Amino acid sequence: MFDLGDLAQSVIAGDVAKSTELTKKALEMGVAPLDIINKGLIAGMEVVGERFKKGDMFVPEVLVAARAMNSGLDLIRPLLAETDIKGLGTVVIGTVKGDLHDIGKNLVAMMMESGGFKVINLGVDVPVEKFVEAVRTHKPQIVGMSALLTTTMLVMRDVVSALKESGLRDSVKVMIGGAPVTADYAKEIGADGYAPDAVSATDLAKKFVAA
Ligand code: B1M
Repeated sequence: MFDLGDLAQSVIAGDVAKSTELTKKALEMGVAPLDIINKGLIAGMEVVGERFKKGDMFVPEVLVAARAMNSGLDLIRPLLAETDIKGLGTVVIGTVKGDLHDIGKNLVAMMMESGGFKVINLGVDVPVEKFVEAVRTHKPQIVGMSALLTTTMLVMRDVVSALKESGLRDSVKVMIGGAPVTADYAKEIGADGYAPDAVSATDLAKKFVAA
C-alpha cells in the first residue's frame, strides 16, 4: 500500500528527487493519477500554503516546494492526456495582470486538457488586451482567468468589460477562480461561472460546452 502522505511530505520538504521517485513508485503501484495529484502533490502544497501564510515558510522554500510538486505533475500529465477523449472545445486561460501565481492555474489547464479541451495557456501577468486578442484569434468556447491576490482579482472585471466593448462577450463563457475569488464575485462582475478547484473547473467547462 503506497502512502501518499510521504509524497506530500517530499513536496513540503522541496525534495525534487524524492517527489519524482515517489510519484514514479505510486504510478508503478497502480495508484490513480488523480489521487496522486490531489492526495499527494496538492496536499503537500496546501500545507506549504498554510505555513507561508503563518510566516513559518518563506518565498524560496515555497518555490522549491512548487518545483517538487511540478516534477511529480510532469510525470502524470502525459498519462492523463492519454486516457481521455479530445475535442470538447478550446479554452483560453491565464493569470491576470499584476499576478505571478501560476501553480493553480496550471493545474486547472492540465485538468482541462486531460478532460478533452484544447488549452491555450497565456501564462501569468496577462494584460486585459491580451485576453481580448486571444479570444479574437483563437475563438475559444471558454476564457478562464485566475487570480491569487485580492488586488489583482479586480482585473477580472476589466477583462469582462473589455470583452463587452470589443463585441466578443457573447461568443465565450467566462470562468474565474483562485483563492480569493468567490461565486458571488463572479456574479458581480458578470462572469458566467466560478470554480473552487481544478476538478470542478473542468466539470464546469464541460457543462458550458454541453449547454
Ligand atoms: Co503568494 N500570496 N505572493 N506567492 N502565495 C498568496 C496568494 C497569499 C494568500 C499568501 C498569504 O497568505 N500571505 C498572499 C495573498 C494575500 C492577498 O492578496 N489577500 C500572497 C502574497 C501576498 C504574495 C506576494 C505579494 C508576496 C510578496 O512578494 N510580498 C507575492 C505577489 C507576487 C505577484 O503575484 N505579483 C507573492 C509571491 C508568491 C510566490 C512567487 C512565492 C509563489 C507563487 C509561485 C507560482 O505560482 N509560480 C507564491 C505562492 C506559492 C503562494 C501560496 C503560498 C500558494 C498558492 C498556490 O500555489 N496554492 C499562497 C497562499 C495560499 O493560497 N494559501 C500565496 C496551491 C494551488 C494548487 O492552489 O492557486 O489556490 P490555488 O489554485 C487552486 C484554486 O484556487 C483553483 O484551482 C486550483 C487548483 O485546485 N483555481 C482556479 C485557481 N485558478 C483557477 C481558475 C479557474 C478555476 C479554478 O477558472 C479559470
